Amino acid sequence: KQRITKSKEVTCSAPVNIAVIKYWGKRNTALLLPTNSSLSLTLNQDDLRSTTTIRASPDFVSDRIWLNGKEENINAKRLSNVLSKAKELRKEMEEKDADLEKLSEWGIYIASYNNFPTAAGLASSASGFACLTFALSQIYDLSINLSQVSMLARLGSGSACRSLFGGFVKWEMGTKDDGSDSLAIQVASETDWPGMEALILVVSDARKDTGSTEGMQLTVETSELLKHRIEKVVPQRMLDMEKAIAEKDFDSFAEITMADSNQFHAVCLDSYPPIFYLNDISKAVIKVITALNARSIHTDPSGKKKGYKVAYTFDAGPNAVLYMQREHLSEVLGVIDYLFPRKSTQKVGEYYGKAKEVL
Ligand code: 2P0
Repeated sequence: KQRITKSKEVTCSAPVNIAVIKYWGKRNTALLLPTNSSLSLTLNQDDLRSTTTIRASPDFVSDRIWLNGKEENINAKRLSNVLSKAKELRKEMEEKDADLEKLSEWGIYIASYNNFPTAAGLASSASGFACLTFALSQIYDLSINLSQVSMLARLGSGSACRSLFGGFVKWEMGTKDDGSDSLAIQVASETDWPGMEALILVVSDARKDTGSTEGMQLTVETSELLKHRIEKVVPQRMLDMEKAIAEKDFDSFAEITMADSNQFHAVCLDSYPPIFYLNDISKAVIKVITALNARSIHTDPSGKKKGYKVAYTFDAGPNAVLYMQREHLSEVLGVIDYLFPRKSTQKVGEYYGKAKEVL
């Protein structure tokens, strides 16, 4: 028998996104439909990213996947949902066009790498599923737009839908039960607000105790505060944040970002059993940033606070992400480097003592 040797291969990469209005809670756990809309900034491709290669070949008798070099279960539920949906879309195309190669019947091998610690609260599932889904859309030549690809990515991990776009991206929660309007949209590109920088402070690269998926459902089931957040807080915050981005108003951007990070961690604490993601170093970072901003904040005649230099936000882990405009990067970096030396043996309490001394 003649051996068939044809194959097709694509390699894609996708960056991490870090939310400034947090997604925390699902109204539908099968379709990953959220209880509130969210908004994030996608980092640069050069920074934290996933890179995924997919090869399809009629020689592959089954699908397989390797993450960071280790083979994982291809039948894991969310992964197989994304794969089967992508294959289904390809199959529909093949049924309409007999000239198309029957790629939907070929096996695929997937190899994906993160250039940063996986599952340490650094949005590895976001870049991973965004990358995988985009690579699938490329290998199958799917004729769908990026927002439609984002819906596919959402089936893998909610926050992944936001990593399909660069710049400032919102995930519209949608209202439909089938999830057909729960997708990502770019609010502004990275060039619309140039000079926005993200500084990631890796406080710990250990795997987190409570995964996001189980953590957020615990919050949905037990937190009264979450109901208030969903109904009364996030809808207005989304509007205010979009306005702040459109006007390049860093003061409002910083206030909303820090308030939303604080409220996300408050609903975690309001869950039962309570969930703690911030550790003492995270809290020291919050105090330092608050003190640093306090030196330059003033209230203008209309009562608005102006002069913020930097905003912190924390995801489901102790690591801090600081957003600032480029003109303040060296000052912030200097303060952080001085107060949180990388190989320090200092205890956390000493950090804040030192912070008070210098600020
Ligand atoms: C976010 N996080 O908006 C929020 C803030 C963590 C804190 O999205 O169950 O990994 O896969 O949809 O997307 C983390 O949640 O959870 C997350 P699943 P995901 O970025």
